[in-house]
Amino acid sequence: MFLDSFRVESPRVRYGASEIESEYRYDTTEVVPPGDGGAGWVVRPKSVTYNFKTSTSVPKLGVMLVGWGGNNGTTLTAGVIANREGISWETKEKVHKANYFGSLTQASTIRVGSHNGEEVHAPFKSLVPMVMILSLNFLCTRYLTIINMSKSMHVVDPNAIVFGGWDISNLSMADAMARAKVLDINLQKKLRPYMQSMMPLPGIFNPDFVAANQGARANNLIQGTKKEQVEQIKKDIREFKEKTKVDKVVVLWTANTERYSNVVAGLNDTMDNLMASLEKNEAEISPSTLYAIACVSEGVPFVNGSPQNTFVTGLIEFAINKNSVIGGDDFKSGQTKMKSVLVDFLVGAGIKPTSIASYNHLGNNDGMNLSAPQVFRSKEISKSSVVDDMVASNPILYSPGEHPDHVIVIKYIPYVGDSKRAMDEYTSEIFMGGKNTIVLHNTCEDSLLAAPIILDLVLLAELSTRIQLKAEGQDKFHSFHPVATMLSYLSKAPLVSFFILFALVTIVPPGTPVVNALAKQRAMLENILRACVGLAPENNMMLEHK
Ligand code: NAI
Ligand code: DG6
Repeated sequence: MFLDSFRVESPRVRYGASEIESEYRYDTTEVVPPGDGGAGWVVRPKSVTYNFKTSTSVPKLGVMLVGWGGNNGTTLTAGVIANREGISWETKEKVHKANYFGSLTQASTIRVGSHNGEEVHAPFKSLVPMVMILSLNFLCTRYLTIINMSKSMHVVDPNAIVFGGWDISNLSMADAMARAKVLDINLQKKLRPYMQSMMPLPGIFNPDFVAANQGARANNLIQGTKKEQVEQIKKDIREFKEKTKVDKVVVLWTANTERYSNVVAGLNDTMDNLMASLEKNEAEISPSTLYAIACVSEGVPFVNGSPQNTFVTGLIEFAINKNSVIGGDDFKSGQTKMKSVLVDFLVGAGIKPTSIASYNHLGNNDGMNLSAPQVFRSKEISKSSVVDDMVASNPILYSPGEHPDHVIVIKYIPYVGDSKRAMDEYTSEIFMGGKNTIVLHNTCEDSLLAAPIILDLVLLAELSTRIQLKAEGQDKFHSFHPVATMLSYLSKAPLVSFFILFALVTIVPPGTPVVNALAKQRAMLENILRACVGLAPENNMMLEHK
């Protein structure tokens, strides 16, 4: 059974004119070490009542992509236009219709309960309103803009997003879509009229942070000192907001993977040092960190879809200080997503993965950029860290410090373009000295996996800014911690906050654990949204049938 939408009826939930309020009992377990109240370890069930307030005043959302003219940026923009315009196109197989497959918020469902012994599901997005429906038209050169509102304020639809952004290459979105060679040619022909007038703003470029082979496309650049470049990005965001009349903007980095910046005491380790370094035009501040500084200064959420350490400690401190949302890192799209399912399953089943060899080759510009060793290293780090929490969860299998051998290889093979080929071999120790080897082969356009993830990231980043909570004993509501762990399902290396922070110290415990296991990440996200409308977390116990 399937419901399009639903409304929760409960004394603990109130649907107001502009917000949903809920009261929620959060049941956890407190772990008390020996000597702290007893001789051995003690675990105590603990309940805390939380109040949530979610604003239902859904904004007109503007999304500015850094790297708008890349494979992901053009594929997402094209996909949203195709959905909005109801475009269909013919291939040798059939007539295809635009869809949002691959998007958690748009194409997945949640279980609401059961009725007459039948499971009842509803769209994931029916939990809380996300973005309003609008119909789109064009405004001159740079942006898609909004002409008519076609439905009421509380209806959810990503088709309303107004896209803009920056690229160091000056091609129009139509030409950049053709360069990407991701979408079918008949679809491209239908989309070209919508995209040919969409031009990216000049971007901040620093060849020291990317592969030398990227220099050839860098013809659309912001000049000046780093401070002037940040000021230009701030101005771009303000102008975009003004021209498109959006209420809110989210910025997302889908530009080239950069090499790691060196985090150096006195340079970028604290907010003050980072700001002083900006004044001094220090070479080691990466372009992605400059965009992030601009966004945090403007109070605009910034999501990093690539693996580099854009969020140096000084930047994280800045974001927390400004209470401005940051999230990332690196879209979790294919090979790593499988890994965060498979290793979770193996370790959870008491099977011991001992070697993981992950190889892939691809032929798009991302692959070309990753062929530079210092850039590849950023990707290697984010792809490698993904099994750490699962391994650490099971000392029956792994002794202290023990870890599976884990190797990541990426090769650039131009001919295959965006169609990435990924091969993985997982060897595990099983019962009584046996070995089990699982081999996976995956072929898929990388950008078709990434684009819906970008959509989810921006929708959820925006939504997170509309949720407020308070635990019992706290007198004021507060927003979520600015480091948006809610986005971890979509990120290879979820950013968490390691800080005990100043004004926020009373509301945010330090040292948030990193969770990579996909099922846990999804449950976290779904259960938080359920809490916002006063629904219990999905516990799968089905006691009523036992
Ligand atoms: P791409 O190379 O096609 O696109 C990147 C775009 O960014 C290019 O158009 C380039 O001109 C532009 N650019 C580079 N530096 C810039 C700067 N400083 N400012 C503004 N624009 C800049 O790459 P693609 O395939 O779109 O991927 C984008 C990023 O997403 C890469 O870092 C990639 O590693 C990451 N990623 C991609 C995934 C996928 O499945 N496609 C998954 C996970 C991460
Ligand atoms: C080659 O690995 C290129 C990368 O940008 C990846 O395609 C991207 O990070 C997606 O990785 P994964 O492991 O989630 O498929």
